[in-house]
Amino acid sequence: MKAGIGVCASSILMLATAAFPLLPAQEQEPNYDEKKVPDYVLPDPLTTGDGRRVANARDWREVRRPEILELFRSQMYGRRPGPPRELRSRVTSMESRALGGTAVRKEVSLYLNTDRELPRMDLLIYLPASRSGPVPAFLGLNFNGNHSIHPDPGISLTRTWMRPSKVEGAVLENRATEKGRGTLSRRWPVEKIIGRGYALVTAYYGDTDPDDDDEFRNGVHPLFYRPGQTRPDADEWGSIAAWAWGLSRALDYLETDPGVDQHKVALLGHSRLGKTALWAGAEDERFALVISNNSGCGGAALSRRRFGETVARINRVFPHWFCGNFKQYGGREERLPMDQHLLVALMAPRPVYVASAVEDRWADPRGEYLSARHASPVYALLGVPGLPGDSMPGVNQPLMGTIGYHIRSGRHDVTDYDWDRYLDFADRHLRKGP
Ligand code: GTR
Repeated sequence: MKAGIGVCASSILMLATAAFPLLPAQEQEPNYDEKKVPDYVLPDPLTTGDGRRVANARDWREVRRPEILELFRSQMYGRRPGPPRELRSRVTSMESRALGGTAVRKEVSLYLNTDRELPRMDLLIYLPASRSGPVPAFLGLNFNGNHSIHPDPGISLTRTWMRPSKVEGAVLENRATEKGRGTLSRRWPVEKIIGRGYALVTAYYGDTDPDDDDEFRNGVHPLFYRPGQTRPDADEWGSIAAWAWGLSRALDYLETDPGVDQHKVALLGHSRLGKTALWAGAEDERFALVISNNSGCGGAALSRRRFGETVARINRVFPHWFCGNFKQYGGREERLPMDQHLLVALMAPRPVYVASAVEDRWADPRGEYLSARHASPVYALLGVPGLPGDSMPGVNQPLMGTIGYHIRSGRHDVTDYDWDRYLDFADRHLRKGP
């Protein structure tokens, strides 16, 4: 396998495919063999679509960044609408002596449809009880409802429709029940987070759009249809973009919450929600720091490597995640006018952390690392160090510049090891003063 960065030879490819049409997009057996990764050329972050050199921070900000953002919007995640006309919020519960007196627990409903009850995003917020002013926060969507992130009996059961799922042997129904309480708490070390002086803010991802292919009838999409429109256009938002939009609405609310420092909100997401965190951070530069945990295909992993999960497979199994235009790239990754290193680069100069796990080959750890590395030239152009070093680090040997990366031992998950790194990374970047 040979890889390179260069001006994407899309015009040459177009000529070649006109003469020899490509086979229809096919899904092949997943490849886990590094030797079978095809040769590829990545689009250069610092060359514009029409071949001009991006020479300084101004070129990046005014020309190249908007151009890349537009490619991801129109070709992959889809365009999203602005905020609702008015975002109503209501504090639904407050406990100032939660978790044995160490935390304040607060629940806040955000009404996404101006004058209706639903759809609604229910935020769960823990603040350190010992704080003396607004604190930095981690904000992340959860997979199984707010009540799944901690056994705390004071957390309201999630009221929206739930994805039927099996968590650690317990089958959860479409409605949240007591059985689900605390079932994913190992991914959310609340005591550790507040012990380090951070707030934790989370919401169930299905609040904004239930994760099934229902042709965008439920969730937030229909709120924004034009008269007569019944599904998003080919360049309009899929579910990942809807979840990311929800994160921006959570931040709209946090800007009004005196407990949280709105300028120090770190986004964190795992797996499909890691893809979501990256896209949310790209779309909304108010987020101060972004963490993508095991995000894989459609997240941090380079699509052109076709290692593990591929564009064809993800579009078939999750047709609602991306916009309609993304379907054309299944089996034709070399035609993508961007790749995922450019998504990481859209965070610049803000800190971003990409994390992999050794056994999570489906997510292509090396492809995740390479995205972080190939985003680095943009950070250098903007005058901050990107990812240190020029080779993939060993297992459990984190790299931390303004871009962070680690590959830890173990499987696809969020572990204490991951959180310890994220807290160190956040300390380094969010605690260094004004
Ligand atoms: C897998 C999917 C991945 C990843 C994961 C998850 O089935 O293929 O892209 O997102 O789900 O979100 O748990």
